[in-house]
Amino acid sequence: MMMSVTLRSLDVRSLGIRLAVAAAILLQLGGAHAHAEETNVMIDNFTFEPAQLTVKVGTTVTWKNRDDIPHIVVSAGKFRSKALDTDDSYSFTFTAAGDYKYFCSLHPHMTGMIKVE
Ligand SMILES: [Cu+2]
Repeated sequence: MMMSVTLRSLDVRSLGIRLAVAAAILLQLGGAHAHAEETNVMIDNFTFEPAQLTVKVGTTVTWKNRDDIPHIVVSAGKFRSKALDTDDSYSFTFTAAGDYKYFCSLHPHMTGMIKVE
């Protein structure tokens, strides 16, 4: 009697472990599938590099300021960084397709575009 109870509780525990392993594998697969892409735009010598970039929906773009003076990355109605000092960065995740033109609000001749498809 005691033996059969013990065996049954072992079975339950082993099933629980198997379910946990299966769930972990599913989570990993899901995570890999949904793995977000990331890419950088350098700000150097008053220029966005690359000035034009094509990314997939869901991509996070990070702007990094390599200049000795501040820049502010702005896409009207879409996103706006704080003033980026030297080596500061700003990230934005694009969740919808479209052409996102942007510029530096401190130096409006600095322009760029992220094409999201
Ligand atoms: Cu600027």
